[in-house]
Amino acid sequence: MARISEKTKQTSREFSAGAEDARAELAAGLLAVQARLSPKYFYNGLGSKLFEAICALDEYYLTRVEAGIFAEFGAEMAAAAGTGTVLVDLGAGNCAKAAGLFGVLQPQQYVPVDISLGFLQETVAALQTAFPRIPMLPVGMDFANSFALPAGLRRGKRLFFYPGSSLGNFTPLQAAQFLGRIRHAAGEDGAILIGIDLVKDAGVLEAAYDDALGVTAAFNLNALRHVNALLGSDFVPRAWRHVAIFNREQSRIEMHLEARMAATVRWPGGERRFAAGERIHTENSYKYTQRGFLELLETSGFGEAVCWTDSGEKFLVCYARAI
Ligand code: AVJ
Repeated sequence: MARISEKTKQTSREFSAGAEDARAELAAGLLAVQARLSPKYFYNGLGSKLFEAICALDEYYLTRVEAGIFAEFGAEMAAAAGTGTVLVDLGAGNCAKAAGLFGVLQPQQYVPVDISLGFLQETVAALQTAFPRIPMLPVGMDFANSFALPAGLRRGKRLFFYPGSSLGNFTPLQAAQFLGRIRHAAGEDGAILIGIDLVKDAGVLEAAYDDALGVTAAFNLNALRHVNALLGSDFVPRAWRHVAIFNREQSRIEMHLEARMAATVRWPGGERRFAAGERIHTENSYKYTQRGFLELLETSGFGEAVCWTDSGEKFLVCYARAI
């Protein structure tokens, strides 16, 4: 009993310290001249479900096209990467993308990494039954901030798997730094298998981030509900409008929330007045050319890249090794 209550106390202390950091970060973003909100606040319970729904939308081609590339070229990817690697899956979520490649990659160990360890452990329990011969080591880690792989990783070539164009949430400079950290963790014989969305027609991009059913709008607006819960603010989602625009100069989709009318948002210890039409910047999703992406990989210490794309050249998957 004593042990349990002490552990509970410790957990809640950690939780409240983390919550205090989150509140400070949220308030700073809301008070900035150009108000902003980190895209990580999209992913509460409902937000994660809305993201899954986005992946099933006609307009959101990324998930579907990437899956097609894995299905078509998985064997070539395995030929490039080799079998028997230690497969480190960054942002594994439900582990479905990596699991689809187990047959060709035949990893000697599977190491899924995600912020939410609880969810990951449940997924891995089910996955372990389907693949009893692959040892699995789930890791709960916010790898965007810190990158410490656990002891228990097997020796052997490390293959870092980072699909879904998740890298696109970083600025190109942050992306290079992040890839550099992966390169460091990969070691001399390590490699990366990474998926990234390609630059294309603005209409196609904007439709992918502003779908007809309004799912992406709900996903964006839901961040306000999440912020209300974390910060104690009084955002009224109905008073805001979803905006998605392709900024070609910066080569990124920007998502914003735009105030439909003048509004004052209050929270314990602060408030912000928004004029009608004023925006909160909620996400950047950078798009690359194949050339630009290869340069980024090289800058970060990955070379001899082999890349695969779909017939419409919408999406790119690259394998590159540490150099
Ligand atoms: C999860 C960051 C890859 O940028 O396409 C989807 C998130 N935002 N629709 C993306 C997202 C709006 C997604 N990533």
